[in-house]
Amino acid sequence: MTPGIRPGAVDDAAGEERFLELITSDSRVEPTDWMPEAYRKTLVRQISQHAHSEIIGMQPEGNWITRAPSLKRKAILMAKVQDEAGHGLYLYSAAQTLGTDRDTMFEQLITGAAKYSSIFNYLTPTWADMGSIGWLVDGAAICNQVPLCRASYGPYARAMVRICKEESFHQRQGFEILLALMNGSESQRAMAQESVNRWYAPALMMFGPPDADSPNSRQSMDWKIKRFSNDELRQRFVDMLVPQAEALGVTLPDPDLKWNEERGHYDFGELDWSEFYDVLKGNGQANAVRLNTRRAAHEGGAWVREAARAYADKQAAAAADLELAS
Ligand code: FAQ
Repeated sequence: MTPGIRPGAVDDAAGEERFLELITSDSRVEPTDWMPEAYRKTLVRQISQHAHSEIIGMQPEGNWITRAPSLKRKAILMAKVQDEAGHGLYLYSAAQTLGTDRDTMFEQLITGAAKYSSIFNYLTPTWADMGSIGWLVDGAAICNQVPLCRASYGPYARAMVRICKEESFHQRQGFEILLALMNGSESQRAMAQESVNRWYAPALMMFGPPDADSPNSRQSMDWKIKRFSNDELRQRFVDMLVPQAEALGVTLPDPDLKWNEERGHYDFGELDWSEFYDVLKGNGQANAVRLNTRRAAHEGGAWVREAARAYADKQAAAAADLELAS
């Protein structure tokens, strides 16, 4: 249990009434408020998966830091990857307020017990992939995460505000990488298009399975954790992408993509959900490499954690001595 956090009594009728009132009135639930165990559990699940995604999500781009085409691109990419680490830390902190400690969450990640976003199990063989990740992956992340700034759980919603500001910068830098390539040589344009071809469908799958196959959506929407369903957000994302693709001059790889006057939205083709579930089962291009890299980083960092603990113990002992002496 995280020190300082008091989870309300399990069968607290007054607490339950207050919880329902907070949800109904669109107010925020805070760590010390009573909350149903299922609400706590679903929040820990979603927030920790989100944190793991940010941490694992550093790898596909980290792969390009040493090979970025200029000093400027290298500096931007390093800053972006560092931002993702920060997002992971805010989110782990938000999850800790629900009573699950960080070591437990790390353990779940490195043993493969926890999920993280499917998208980070795809490889990044070309520089254009840095553009596609920014434009499509961060773009999908923003669409999904802006409504989370209004999630009913206070610490999660507040963490999301800063994350979304940074994600929107990330999305623009990805767009700009692709724009530079599209204004470049024939082979640079081909590289950008080829990359968009690979990332488009996996980015659409980031929103999760279709509503009919999403076991958690209904309850999470009733609790105002999620504000929109997976399909609603996916549609919003496609509608946002089409004019941006036109501005870039890239073609979105979907022959069924067309404006539907009646619906006031773009229609788009069926996604290959068997690929999504296969990636979730661990059979994506990079599942093994992502987990092995994370595990090695965790083990390699053991001495830093030990040193930090020893330093904290020393500081605490010194403070206690000072108190005794005074
Ligand atoms: N990948 O019932 P639902 C980023 C799982 S951060 C893997 O619909 P829910 C920033 C789901 O967990 C990207 N698993 O679930 C960045 C559930 O399994 P469970 C991460 C997925 O929770 C950019 C099962 O399928 N963003 O990109 C995925 O209501 C660039 C059934 O699904 C977030 O985590 C998936 N794509 O809705 C970083 C946002 N989709 O847990 C670096 C917060 C679904 O029952 C570089 N999360 N599953 O075993 C959410 O909004 C929600 O959790 C959803 C899923 C929408 C992801």
